[in-house]
Amino acid sequence: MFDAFTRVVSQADARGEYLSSSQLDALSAMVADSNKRMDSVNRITSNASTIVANAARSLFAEQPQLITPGGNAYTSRRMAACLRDMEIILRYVTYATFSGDGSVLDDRCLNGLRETYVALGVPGASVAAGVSKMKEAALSIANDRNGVTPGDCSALMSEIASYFDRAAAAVA
Ligand code: PEB
Repeated sequence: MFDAFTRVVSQADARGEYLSSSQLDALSAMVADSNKRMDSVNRITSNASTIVANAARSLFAEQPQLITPGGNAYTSRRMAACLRDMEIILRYVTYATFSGDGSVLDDRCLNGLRETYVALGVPGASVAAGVSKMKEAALSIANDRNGVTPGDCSALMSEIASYFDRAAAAVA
């Protein structure tokens, strides 16, 4: 599990080299923008249950077969497991955003998840659709211009989007 700093150190060490000026510049830019990163993590974290609940509601409205008899989210036990899975994925996306690196998401959440879903009969494409709904909700909350000093958050927003995309691609 890396963060943006340890990843660069590990790459430099693998080559037996000092940190390059472009690596230092990139990390320095990341530090300069760290308030945006922390604000985004904070906003997504404090709205996590809304993000999950709305994404799930919208997923089940679009794919009602999931919650009818025979559907994978049918019965409250499976519905609870489904909401929990979405919450877990969102939580790891917030960790990756905080770290500036996707490896915590890969190593601790996505690794083997597709195989788990295949074994359980959980439809991966539906999970991916739910993740993409969480992405839209999380980005609109993180990118809300109200209540923060306005600035350019485009790079950070595409980074956060990439973590959701990575999760969706891992199970689709
Ligand atoms: C992954 N999900 C489920 C299980 C596991 C995970 C290991 C089996 C054990 C259990 O039921 O608790 N656990 C989860 C995860 C991590 C982890 C991400 C990462 C660290 O440890 N069903 C649907 C929807 C979708 C869904 C499309 C979006 O129809 C999910 C939600 N996951 C779902 C369901 C089950 C499940 C289990 C319904 C229960 C399946 C079953 O028991 O038949």
